Amino acid sequence: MKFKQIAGGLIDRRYFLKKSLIFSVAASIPAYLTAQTPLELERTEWMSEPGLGFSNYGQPSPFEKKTIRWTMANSHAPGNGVSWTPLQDLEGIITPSGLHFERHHNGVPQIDPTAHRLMIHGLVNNPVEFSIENLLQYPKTSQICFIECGGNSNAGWHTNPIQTPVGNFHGMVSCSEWTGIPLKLLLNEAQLQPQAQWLIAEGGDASLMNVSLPIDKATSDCFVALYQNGERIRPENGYPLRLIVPGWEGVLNVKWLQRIHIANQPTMSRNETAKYTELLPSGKAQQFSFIMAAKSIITNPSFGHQLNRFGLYQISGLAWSGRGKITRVEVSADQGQTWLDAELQTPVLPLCFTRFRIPWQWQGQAVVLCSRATDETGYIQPTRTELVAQRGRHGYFHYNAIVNWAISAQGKISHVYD
Ligand SMILES: Nc1nc2c(c(=O)[nH]1)N[C@H]1C(S)=C(S)[C@@H](COP(=O)(O)O)O[C@H]1N2
Ligand SMILES: [Mo]
Repeated sequence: MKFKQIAGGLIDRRYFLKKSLIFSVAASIPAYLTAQTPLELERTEWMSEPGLGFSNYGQPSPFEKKTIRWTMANSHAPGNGVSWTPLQDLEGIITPSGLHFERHHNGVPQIDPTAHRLMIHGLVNNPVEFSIENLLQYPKTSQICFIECGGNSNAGWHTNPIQTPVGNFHGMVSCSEWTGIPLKLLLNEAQLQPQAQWLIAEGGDASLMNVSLPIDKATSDCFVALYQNGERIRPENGYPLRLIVPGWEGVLNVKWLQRIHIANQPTMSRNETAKYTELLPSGKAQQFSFIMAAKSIITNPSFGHQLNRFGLYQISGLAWSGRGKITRVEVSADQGQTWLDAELQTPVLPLCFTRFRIPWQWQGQAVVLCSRATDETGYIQPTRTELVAQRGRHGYFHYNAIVNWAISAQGKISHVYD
């Protein structure tokens, strides 16, 4: 079988399945990297005495200390800021709970679940209040979905391309399995009145953050999550319960949820007026831009990695769309002149991270790697030039342009614009 290979060294995605890849990778490793490989196993320290005992809660290996969230908080209000998921160090589609990004407006409340209540009131016939114990009795559902802050990747609007690891640029997105109660079930308990159009959700943190959500979305696929990746939600991500609004802006996923007020109009809170609105070239601002459009990024190799050998590599990255499933991710090694389809890791789920991979042969050529996602609505991720033409330069949120990594002949990686 002859495998397609295109400009810049990209190879047909089936290559790894068919070729004796061990040989092809090993053969390309410079002698200085293989010379010390022991042919006979030595009895190391950890094989010479019994290992550690059991632990009540597992932790990552002490050798993986560099895989941490990168935090950035306001020095005058240390509870207001962000911590970013180190996407450049992760594989697969699930973000470990301890590495899920954080965005707090006033710190992480230490909520005693026995004292916490969820209230539903306003345009309802039967105002209700639930304790966590009540809620745990309701039927549950699970969904693996991403949460992305509307402000993620906003450095893409900068005049010059930011030179920072993927996680510090695009890491305000993470993907977990969330389990909880369909919001519709709880709204049914409260009996919505016919004028009910909007739902105003409020968190029980010290910012009492609130946002408005159209009732149609609230009663379709939203749910109140109590579990994250199988265990109760981490305090940083909303313990004891949060709203999950699949595919829509992060801000709608209200954490530490304590109140749902049913109304006939939005509340015009700070996070839907001063923030999370887009200033357009016309000078008008677009409001309620809820859906997170399709995006993809190559996470490996990416800024901060150093290519230290010639030969075969596997490019790996993430794609997602707030409109449904990812149907295609193409990769280019010549900054978008020619493209080849990447392999999509199955299952490909809607409103969820999709991992893509493609083989690539590097012989020291200077190239520009980039990826382009298409979702099931046919929407194709734009180039930066296209995005700027559409939206101007005064926006801050919803940056989803193609990201280019320039690889130098020395194997150094930098971020470049198209
Ligand atoms: N109560 C409350 N909910 C909140 C926030 C907050 O500060 N307080 N931040 C919002 C924003 S802007 C985002 S992007 C997401 C982030 O969720 P995470 O911290 O679990 O990643 O939570 C949203 N929900
Ligand atoms: Mo956000």
